[in-house]
Amino acid sequence: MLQRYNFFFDFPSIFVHQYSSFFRTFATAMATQQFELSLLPHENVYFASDFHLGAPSQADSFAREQRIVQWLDTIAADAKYIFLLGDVFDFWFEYRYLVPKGHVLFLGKLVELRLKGIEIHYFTGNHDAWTFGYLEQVLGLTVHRQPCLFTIQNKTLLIGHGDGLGKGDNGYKFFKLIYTNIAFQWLFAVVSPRLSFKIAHYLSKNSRSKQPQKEIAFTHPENEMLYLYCQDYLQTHDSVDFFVLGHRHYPLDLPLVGQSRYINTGDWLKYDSYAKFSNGTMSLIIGR
Ligand SMILES: [Mn+2]
Repeated sequence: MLQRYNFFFDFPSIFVHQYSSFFRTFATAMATQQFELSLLPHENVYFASDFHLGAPSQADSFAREQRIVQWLDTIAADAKYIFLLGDVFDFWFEYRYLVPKGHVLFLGKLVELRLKGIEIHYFTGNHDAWTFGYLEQVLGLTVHRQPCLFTIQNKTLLIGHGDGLGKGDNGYKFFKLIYTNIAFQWLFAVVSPRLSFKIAHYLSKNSRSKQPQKEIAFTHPENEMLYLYCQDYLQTHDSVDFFVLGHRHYPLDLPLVGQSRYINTGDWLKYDSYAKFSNGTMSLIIGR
């Protein structure tokens, strides 16, 4: 779905979008979007998240960007689909005629992969939800704003970033209501980037240092919010073979009931981790 937002003259359509995304988030009774992807035996699917490009410094980010691009080069040989599961950018905001500076090595590589015929699915995270058409129209990505169900080689995968899923974390859920709100986005768009980007970078830095959940090492599955979410989901929905989520910044591959598994793709700040789906099986690879 291609949709281009004009903050000044297209208010009703962005409102409709926001209105529906509000209900997609909070009306759990509404059906999750479903997709069926064809995959030949020699082709693979790759998943990664939480690159946080742009943070914490230009130099750090550029070194990470180079590692990511190298990784994309290696998987390009046998990848049919690449899933980027959110927080790819530490902060992203599109204007009608402008996008944030930088990340050109990475953005160029995505275009190159698209030209090779690799399909790229981009899930927005809590740091990069403010994209309004550039990723689809210029880079050719498929953008998802909510977790979606995919069927690949007879396996069911529930894929998403993972923010705001499960019980609790009400402070964050309230914050998400605000930053996904049209009025707030419009306000942000009309403020000079000199100010708004300064505020955003400050908030982003703050959220990283203030979310101890992301710093806490894994202790037990029952302490993992997203693991509990997967468990709850399986009690009330049809079975899912693989839950593939990001957001946790810690690579995980945990068994659930039956054959189901919860895979967390970790991050590229510390782990350079990713998941690979090949011939119906899922593996988690930790790069360092
Ligand atoms: Mn993140």
